[in-house]
Amino acid sequence: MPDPSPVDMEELSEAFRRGMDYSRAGLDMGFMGADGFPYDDRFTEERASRGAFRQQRGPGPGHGGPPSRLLDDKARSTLLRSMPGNIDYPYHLINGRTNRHPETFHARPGDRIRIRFINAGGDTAYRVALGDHDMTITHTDGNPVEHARAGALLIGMAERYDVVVTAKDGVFPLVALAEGKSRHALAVLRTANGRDPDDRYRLRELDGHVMTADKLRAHESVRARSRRPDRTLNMRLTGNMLRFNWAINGRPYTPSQRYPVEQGERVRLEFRNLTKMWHPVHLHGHSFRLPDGGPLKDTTIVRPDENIAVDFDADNPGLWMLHCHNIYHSESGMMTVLGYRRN
Ligand SMILES: [Cu+2]
Repeated sequence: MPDPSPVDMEELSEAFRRGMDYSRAGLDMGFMGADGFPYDDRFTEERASRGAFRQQRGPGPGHGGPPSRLLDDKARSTLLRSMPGNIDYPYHLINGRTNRHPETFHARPGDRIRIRFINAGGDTAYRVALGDHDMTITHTDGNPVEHARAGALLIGMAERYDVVVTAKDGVFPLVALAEGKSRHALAVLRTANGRDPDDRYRLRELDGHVMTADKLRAHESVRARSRRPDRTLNMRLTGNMLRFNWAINGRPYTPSQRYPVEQGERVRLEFRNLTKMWHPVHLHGHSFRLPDGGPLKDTTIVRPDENIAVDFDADNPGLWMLHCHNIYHSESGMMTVLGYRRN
């Protein structure tokens, strides 16, 4: 596998950077983890769409074809209680950069720094930590939460987290471990001179308690008055890995599908994961509330056999996608549309 030249990486990271909020003066750090460009991407995606993951593993190295980029069947994530994904990407990127050319953020010891994590990957959850620092979680998916401290944080595809850290004196790795995939992405926080952190160094924070959204609570400023839902939509997540026939309520996506909603209603979405795979489910146009005073979010991780009921207020008429944010799952059919008109 040839290493991409630094010049290519520069171009790539410039493209990533343009889309992100990064202001050195305010020490706001946009920070984006993404799984990166398997060079046989089309090969893999075709298989994902056709649902041929298990029957036809790609030829391995030495057999005249490209190496298989499919993740080993035995890969597991205890946090996600399932296979972590399907693709073994050769690179994981932070702000478009590989571990060999990591983005370096400069600050002074004692600076309070906001880090905005965005999981822009297609098939990878990330477990993120800043070496030797605790993070204070302040927002998820753009909505405030009661501040909570954590050494590490699990981020599914499409989820966003804002955290605040107080920088210590030194050079610190900012690591996004590709959950269950034995690879990671790296950036560097630097407040002193010294060598860059060793790329192979395993942060102890990553192996301690890992914060997940279900442990957070909505900040009081966005807590809703409790109200019975006017309508409940059952969203059974269906499909299996062998057939790669991911769907909602057993029906693969078609553009004409509508789950009806009326403006002004409080709508409950009851997600029931009947599959052996985890799914980061994402709703456009709204934020929903996780149960029991949980945070206001637009993406929630649903593990196998898990049932999660989330409520949202139908206050934004239009046609809105509801889909799994594993791009291979949504492409194979795990998407649908909620639609309503202005009253
Ligand atoms: Cu999915």
